[in-house]
Amino acid sequence: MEILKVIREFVPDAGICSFERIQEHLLPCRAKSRLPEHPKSVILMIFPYRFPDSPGRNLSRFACVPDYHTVAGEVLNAAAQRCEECFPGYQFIPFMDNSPIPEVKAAALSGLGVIGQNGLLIHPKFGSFLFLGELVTDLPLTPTGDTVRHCYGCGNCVTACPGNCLPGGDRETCVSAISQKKGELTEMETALLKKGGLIWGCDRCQEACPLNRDAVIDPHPCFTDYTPQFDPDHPDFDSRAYAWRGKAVPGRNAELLKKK
Ligand code: B12
Ligand code: SF4
Ligand code: SF4
Repeated sequence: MEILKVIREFVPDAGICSFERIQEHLLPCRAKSRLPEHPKSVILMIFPYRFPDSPGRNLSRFACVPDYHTVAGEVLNAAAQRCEECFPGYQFIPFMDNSPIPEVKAAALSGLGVIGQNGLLIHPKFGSFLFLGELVTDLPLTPTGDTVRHCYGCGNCVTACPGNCLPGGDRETCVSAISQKKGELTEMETALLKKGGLIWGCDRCQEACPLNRDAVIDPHPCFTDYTPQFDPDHPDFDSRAYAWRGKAVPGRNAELLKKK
């Protein structure tokens, strides 16, 4: 049975890279202990989340949709279970974001798209507004790509970046990182948050990208519901990607953005 056929029952596109290719680039995190004892392959899966824009949106797109760790996590678990049924005797361990796998690099290696100057994976059909998740398995599989390819480097994302941190520059000034920081922000951080203009996350380097202009709007079924504005009293508060920081951090950002 072709494994990608099984995987495509769960996501619109997927690719495979060998574990060996990313072994030296594993990210230090607690989830590393969940890796199979003899990992051989990584099956990368994409979860597009782009939706039609709405006026008054004050969150980056990824924060408008249900928390991907939860909803896409369930899809990954179901896919892992299905693979274990189809390929008995092998392990399929799901990971997403909080993962030892450098996901953008692995996805590019698997041929799923190019890496932009904004550091993100850009898929030829869905663009970059997608989440990445993966199954790490001890089943040896043929990789679907061989080298990392890059975007054509128009530089639009570099110019649009409010944190002046592209390409590959100072991540401390990335507005997405600043918006998620606990405690009191410095004067410079506050100025950058205001420049970004959003309560959570930042999408400027993606909105500016020509490769997103013609990308299709066809979100994965777990991302068809979205709430474009931050509301701490919303009944769905706990199901959003910004809830992990509690109400204080996005609440602080909302207050800072109100001030002149
Ligand atoms: C930590 C992290 C962040 C941190 C810091 C990023 C960093 N360390 O560089 C912060 C909070 C800033 C962040 C922001 C965002 N992230 Co993030 N992040 C991650 C995470 C968990 C690890 C990345 C990492 O540390 N790689 C290790 C380093 C050593 O790898 P690297 O090869 O040097 O470079 C990587 C990044 O650093 C990035 N990069 C390269 N140059 C620069 C420059 C700057 C300024 C930034 C911020 C990033 C960046 O490109 C590579 C991709 O991983 C990954 C999930 C994963 N497990 O891979 C998600 C991940 C890369 N993030 C994701 C997303 C969606 C975002 C945001 C778009 C969210 C938002 N709207 O605000 C922004 C985009 C910022 C950007 N331009 O990259 C997605 C990307 C999907 C895609 N299409 O590629 C991932 C894959 C999560 C997922 N499972 O879907 N992220
Ligand atoms: S805006 Fe241009 S340089 Fe930046 S990721 Fe897109 S194509 Fe690459
Ligand atoms: S998320 Fe915003 S601040 Fe961070 S690299 Fe992209 S445009 Fe720059």
